[in-house]
Amino acid sequence: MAIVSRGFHGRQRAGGHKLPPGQYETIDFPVLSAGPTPRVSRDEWMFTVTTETGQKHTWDWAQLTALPGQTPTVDLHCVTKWSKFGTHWGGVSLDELLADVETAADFALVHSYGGYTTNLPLEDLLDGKAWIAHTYDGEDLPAEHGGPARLLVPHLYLWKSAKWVRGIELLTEDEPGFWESAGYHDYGDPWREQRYQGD
Ligand SMILES: Nc1nc2c(c(=O)[nH]1)N[C@H]1C(S)=C(S)[C@@H](COP(=O)(O)O)O[C@H]1N2
Ligand SMILES: [Mo]
Repeated sequence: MAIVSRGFHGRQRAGGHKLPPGQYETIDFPVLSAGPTPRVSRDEWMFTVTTETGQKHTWDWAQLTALPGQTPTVDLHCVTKWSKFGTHWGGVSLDELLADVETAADFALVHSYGGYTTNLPLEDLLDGKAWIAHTYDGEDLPAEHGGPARLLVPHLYLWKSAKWVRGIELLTEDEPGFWESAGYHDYGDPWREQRYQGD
């Protein structure tokens, strides 16, 4: 007789969602910002990728939204322990944006309007794992959640998903961002509970 056991490998929820260790599910969408919400209009919004050799690739709003879009549905995990399942976004994948960017860099430092930064390995932005998101639930992304556009990297803790994103600097050496310099984990994998340095 086969012994079927459920629930011993992470907490399986209705709809196939799983909760990483130490997290709880929330239904609302909390707002977490380290400073005031920058107000950036779509007319002035620009997104710039700078390579390790100083080459710049820039997109304005019309150019961003003219690119083929995707509508990922993903679970979010914040280091303050809330997780939100099945969020609906619209945006452009980083694969699309970085397709014509020549680089030998292994690291990325993401910059936001307002000065926030966060770092991650370049490969974590590729292969369908990250987007520049500009809609949430089919509507324009609200300013408090990072509009006009934010980075969305749902496989890492949500502090990596920089709101009000303005650019990505490609680097040959890893450089810590805002929270990473303040003691948070350099990588931030929620499944390995990498909250703080040393985790
Ligand atoms: N520019 C910027 N991006 C940011 C932050 C911030 O303070 N500034 N906070 C981060 C943190 S800690 C979290 S949990 C998420 C929160 O996103 P939300 O406010 O849309 O829930 O944004 C991340 N991105
Ligand atoms: Mo967070």
